[in-house]
Amino acid sequence: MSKIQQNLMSLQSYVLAEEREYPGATGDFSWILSAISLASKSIGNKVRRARIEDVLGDMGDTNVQGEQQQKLDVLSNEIIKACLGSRANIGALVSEEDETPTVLRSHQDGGRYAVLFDPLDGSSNLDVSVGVGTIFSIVRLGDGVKGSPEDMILNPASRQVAAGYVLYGSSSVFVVTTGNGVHMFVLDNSIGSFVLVKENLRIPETNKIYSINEAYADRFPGGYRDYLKWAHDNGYTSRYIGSMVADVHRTLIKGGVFIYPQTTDRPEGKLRYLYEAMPMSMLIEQAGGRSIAAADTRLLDVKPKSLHERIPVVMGSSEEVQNVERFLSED
Ligand code: AHM
Ligand code: MG
Repeated sequence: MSKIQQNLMSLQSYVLAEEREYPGATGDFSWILSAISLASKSIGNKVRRARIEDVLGDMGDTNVQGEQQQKLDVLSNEIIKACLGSRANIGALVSEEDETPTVLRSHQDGGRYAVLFDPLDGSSNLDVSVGVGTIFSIVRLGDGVKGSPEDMILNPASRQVAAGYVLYGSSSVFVVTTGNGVHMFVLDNSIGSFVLVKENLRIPETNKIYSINEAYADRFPGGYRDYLKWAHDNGYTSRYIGSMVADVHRTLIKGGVFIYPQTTDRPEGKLRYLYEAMPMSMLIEQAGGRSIAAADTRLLDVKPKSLHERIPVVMGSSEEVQNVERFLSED
């Protein structure tokens, strides 16, 4: 707890303190994370007031994924873009809700990072007041990489340097990593700040909980079905909210495994690589867990070819992921 000088540490001061430990740090992260924190307070407020302000329901439109856009998806997207748009070190924004990236400035003009995000994940659960969230990833734009924004973001030279999510649940929780462990902050509404509640969060090594939409089991590859059969025989319990941020948050805190496999009707899986699977994988690994896309395939080693690419996901406690992996490799 070396960085906690006082009992109360805000997200912003925490990131500043972390950056101080790196000589020559430019303050890039505090600059970007403060924008995300501001956006998430505004989105959280909209989520809580959604029924009162009558912003529930769909827009009557579909997004680039072919999914129904909720009014709050669109609002949240606008809020994040408005907050991030003015930060001078951001080159591009990639959102689940937008087909093409929003290019803010070139690398030469100081656009050092791309921020990739799902503004409001799990939004189809909004009308039943289930926890929903914002997921984000910060990618360093490669020096000297030429070409379209897509090339820059997808180029192997690009690196994910930070990732996090904000869960709008019974409390608003901000979980973030800048590659140096996972830290958890909770919004203290009385002062309007995210305050540190847990530094260096570690995921339990093991716990007999699986989180999967089991109703699709007949459409899963055999290895997943075999795993589920084995789990039934070995005293496992199941927890599934259908909101990735809430399901992964629970997995991070309690342990177990979160799985979204490919199905016969969705051979690529459902979850998006860049702004769902990739940031969550970084968080899980930074907390000591494991995240794979297939047996022997670390998810973060997969190179996406397009911005909105989907990928199967198995992430959580190392031992629990290995249990699934065993069945996948035998399949
Ligand atoms: P969304 O980005 O359109 O909200 O969809 C992603 C959500 C995830 O939060 C969740 O893990 C998954 O869809 C649930 O899918 P399903 O209803 O097929 O179980
Ligand atoms: Mg989503």
